[in-house]
Amino acid sequence: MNSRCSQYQGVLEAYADYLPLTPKTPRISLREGGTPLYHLNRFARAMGLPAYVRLYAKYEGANPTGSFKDRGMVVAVAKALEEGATAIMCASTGNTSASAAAYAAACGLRCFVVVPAGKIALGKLAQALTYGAKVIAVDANFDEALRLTKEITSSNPVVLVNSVNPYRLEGQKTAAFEICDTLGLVPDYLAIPVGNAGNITAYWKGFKEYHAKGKIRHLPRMLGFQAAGAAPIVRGHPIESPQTVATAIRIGNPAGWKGAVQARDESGGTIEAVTDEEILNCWETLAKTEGVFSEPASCASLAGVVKLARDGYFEAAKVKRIDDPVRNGEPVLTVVAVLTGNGLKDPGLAMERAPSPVTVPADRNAIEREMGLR
Ligand code: AN7
Repeated sequence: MNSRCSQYQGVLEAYADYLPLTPKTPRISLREGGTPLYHLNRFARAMGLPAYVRLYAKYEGANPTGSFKDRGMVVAVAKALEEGATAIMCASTGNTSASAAAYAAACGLRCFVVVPAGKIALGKLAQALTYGAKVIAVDANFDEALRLTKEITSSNPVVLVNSVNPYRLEGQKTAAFEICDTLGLVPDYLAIPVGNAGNITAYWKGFKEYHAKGKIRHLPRMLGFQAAGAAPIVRGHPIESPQTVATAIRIGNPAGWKGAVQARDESGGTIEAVTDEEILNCWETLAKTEGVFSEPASCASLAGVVKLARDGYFEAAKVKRIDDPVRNGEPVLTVVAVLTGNGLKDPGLAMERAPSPVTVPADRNAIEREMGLR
């Protein structure tokens, strides 16, 4: 962790003024944050979005462990170190465990993770194990794993680093800052997948803080999307056996439920469900039209935007504009979708859905035939 170099220094350095740091907080970093914002023009046209919707993606898969979790984990682990901790623990659908394991390894902490057996994407499990965490699989879903983990950490000298740890949200809110800083304006809409509902809560906190400091002139509307088989907030009650191909958001009783509802209601947004088919369609189209490989759960945000656009949701907003950019004299709506994780997290699903490569003899003619050249 070299401090005398010109490379980007990570979240603690970039947004120190907005984080609960003291002179005693170690300035750790894996260079998390500083992720790309892509203009998804080809995807938007392919999915038939109206021309007045300007769609961007905040690609959080570019973080050091391949998901947005690193932004919050760096703060949670820095504070744990400051408080003298020697071990951290989380329950996880995969990405939190990969991130916790990485920061623990980088800082010499022990790391314990509890995961639902058989429901973790291969890449995430490979990460947690290789970074050296103790991985404990239980025959239960995420919600039960989190309940057990809270119980254990409340009576042992092990720091809980799920997003119920408030430092996690402090770090994750920096993505909202980055979006405003990069665009030079606040988006009209922020679309985001909702699982345990920590991230939507963190983004809303971030936007509100930037607004309070006069950095942005208005607030975005928050659009949260759950998978149809794991949509407790949409249905209005916990889901006992949540099911979805998007294992990252296979969560039936989100810890951040209240925060998500608050973000939705204060911002005048909505939280809706998208089907696995809608998610996978966007996941494949995104890769094929933009060269962006994200994990399926991430694409709940895009699937939600596509669905709302088809329902005419953005039509009404078009007329309510005040100080926003125009194109050809027409108002433009800026929509940012958060792509929370990297496509390499779930190679199993990708290979299941992709055509198998063809095998031919090592012969020029045979290869040219496959290329359609003869
Ligand atoms: C790619 O890793 O809950 O609504 O244990 O991995 O803040 O929970 C992951 C969640 C979206 C949902 N996209 O975020 C975990 C875990 C991806 C994710 C979410 C997760 P929250």
